[in-house]
Amino acid sequence: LSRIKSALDDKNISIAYQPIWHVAQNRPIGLECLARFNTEPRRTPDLWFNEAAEVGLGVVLELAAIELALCALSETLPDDLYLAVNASPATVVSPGFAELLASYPAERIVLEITEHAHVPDYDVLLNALKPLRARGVRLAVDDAGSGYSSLQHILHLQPDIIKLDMALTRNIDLDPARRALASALIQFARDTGCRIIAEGVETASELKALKDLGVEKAQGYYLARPMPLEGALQLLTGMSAKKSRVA
Ligand code: G
Ligand code: MN
Repeated sequence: LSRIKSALDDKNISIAYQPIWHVAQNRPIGLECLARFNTEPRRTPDLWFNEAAEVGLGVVLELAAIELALCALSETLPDDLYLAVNASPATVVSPGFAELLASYPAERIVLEITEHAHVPDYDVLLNALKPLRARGVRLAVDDAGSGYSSLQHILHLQPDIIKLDMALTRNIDLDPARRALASALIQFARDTGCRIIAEGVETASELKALKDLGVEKAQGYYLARPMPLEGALQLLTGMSAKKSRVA
């Protein structure tokens, strides 16, 4: 409890922004917001969020991270760029969540529902999502292909976007079984009218294998690492300068 409280109180949270790339157009279309904890013990963010949930502060910590992330919308980000924030089902159904999102442009927010949590009652989650989606917030199911609940999420929530887990991306160029599974999810997305984003792309040949399967959007170290907001802004202004020189 004291560790989580001090992370919250001492403003030890920062946000890294990782570009989500349109592969054919070779440009970022959005940024995924990833929380980073700049304090002891040094560990990955999932461990911080798990521990916060254990002491009853999971929702509070997630809301704090989302609020910090969305500040970027008031920076000079291009208007057509969206921000993707991660939220657990418990956070989505909390009263503070809709309140927090209310002050931001809905069409620039993608909500990534994480895979890990079991959802006891999808109706409660659907009810919380309905007004947000009606305003234009898009919904993504994160980590698809990594576990049981992502498939349940996809069936119940009918997301706008399915994010292929990096466990599927890793070595997809070398593994026919991974290609077959990704291909099934890509076909599912076509049949149900949603979009695919491949996560965790680390090599050119992984990207090529995904492109050959029909994936148009991707994210990963090969394309761009998570970076501070200033870095993302520089990348974006650099790209638009290049584009206007070509034009
Ligand atoms: O569960 P979710 O997909 O939101 O988690 C994304 C995590 O994966 C972040 O912590 C991010 O830093 C990390 N990440 C992003 N791109 C890559 C990648 O290409 N390879 C690996 N190993 N990790 C990545
Ligand atoms: Mn995510």
